[in-house]
Amino acid sequence: MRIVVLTGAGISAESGLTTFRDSGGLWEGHDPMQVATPEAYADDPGLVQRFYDARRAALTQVEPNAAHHALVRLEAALGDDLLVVTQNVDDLHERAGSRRVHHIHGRLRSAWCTRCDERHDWHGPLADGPACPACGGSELRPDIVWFGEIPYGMDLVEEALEECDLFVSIGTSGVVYPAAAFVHWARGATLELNLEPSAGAGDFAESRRGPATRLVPDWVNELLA
Ligand code: BV8
Repeated sequence: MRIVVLTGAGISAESGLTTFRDSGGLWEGHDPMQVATPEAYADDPGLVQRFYDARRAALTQVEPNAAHHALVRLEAALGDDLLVVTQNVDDLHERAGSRRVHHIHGRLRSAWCTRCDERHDWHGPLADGPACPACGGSELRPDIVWFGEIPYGMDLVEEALEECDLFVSIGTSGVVYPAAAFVHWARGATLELNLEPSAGAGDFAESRRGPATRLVPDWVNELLA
């Protein structure tokens, strides 16, 4: 069975990473148009860099949870028949052991040089304008897909959705496109695992409610039983 799993901030919530839209979420403290658009970066790069430096630093305080680990068990059973497509910019899937993970909105622990177009694994801050290890320039920006920018690897995702037997959406509110449209691109069966109904809950054949650390291991156990 070929499965595509889409994950959002909800899968990392129980690891201690703030989601975007839930109460006390990231977008309560920050206007996304002020910190997550290319225009915002042009207007005030310091503000944007500090926003992402803080989130990058926060990664050292969190660990993958039972939901991330359950997907690693599923990958061990399915191999290349499982693809995890994540909207998350954290690295908790990889730290849990997932290999087949595609970040459509980029990664916090990556810096992109807009002078030489190289990308570099990056764990430290960017606000102090460090030099690009490749060209020496000081034009490193967060390797993040902001609003108005094209998500990464849409061809790969579209192909996987057209060929999948099952599409499962975990911990996402379903309000940001194109990710919110994937349920319509999926050829196979569809299942949502979420704490609350997402904006697209009605578009899924089945929708289960609850915390990811319970729903995802239960679903994987069921599948592998
Ligand atoms: C694009 C990186 C063209 C940054 C992000 C009008 C209509 C339709 C679309 C648009 C429109 N106007 C503009 C657009 C396009 C825009 C968009 O969709 N805007 C929205 C706001 C209307 N989209 C874009 O600009 C995209 N680019 O369209 O380019 C194109 C299109 C197609 C093909 C080619 C080109 C780029 C969007 C990417 C922006 N960057 N992130 C950063 O991280 O700082 S988006 C960001 O928000 C996330 O990555 C994610 O994608 C999105 C939503 O966040 P979620 O992950 O869902 O988190 P949220 O907090 O919202 O929800 C959490 C959920 O988890 C909740 O449902 C909750 O119940 C649940 N939950 C909580 N705890 C738990 C849990 N579930 C289980 N267990 C728990 N414990």
